[in-house]
Amino acid sequence: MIPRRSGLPALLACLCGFSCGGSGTSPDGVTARDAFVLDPLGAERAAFYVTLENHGPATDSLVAVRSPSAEHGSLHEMTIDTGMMRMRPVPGVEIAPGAVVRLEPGGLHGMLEGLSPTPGAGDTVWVTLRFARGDSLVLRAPVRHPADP
Ligand SMILES: [Cu+2]
Repeated sequence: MIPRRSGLPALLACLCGFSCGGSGTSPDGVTARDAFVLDPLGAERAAFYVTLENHGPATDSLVAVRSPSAEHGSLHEMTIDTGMMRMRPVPGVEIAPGAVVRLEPGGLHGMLEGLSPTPGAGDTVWVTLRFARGDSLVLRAPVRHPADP
């Protein structure tokens, strides 16, 4: 059963067609799969991960991550700076034709901030990916506990 946060998921379900679920393909040929949100464990921000593959003929870039559950979304990269793990914003994630780019723990990720209500493991978060070539992809990302990735 899919937990309902509001009327919005039902509305989006009518609009997103084939891109429902944790996967989908943009009109320009970028496939997104294995989308998930890491359980924020009560915090108001959570990381979002997805695997992107470009089946189209042109390079595209993921330039924004948004969610109706979050006030703000951005793209981040984990870096190690003098032994400390840090996150820094990145303007976009380029996906060359034929390339597979993974947003995964310890690397690139989407950052959802201002989550309300805070989702927990077993919930579903709607996430919209925006691409430089103009496409958007709506995904239904399951929330996973960090110990159960
Ligand atoms: Cu981050």
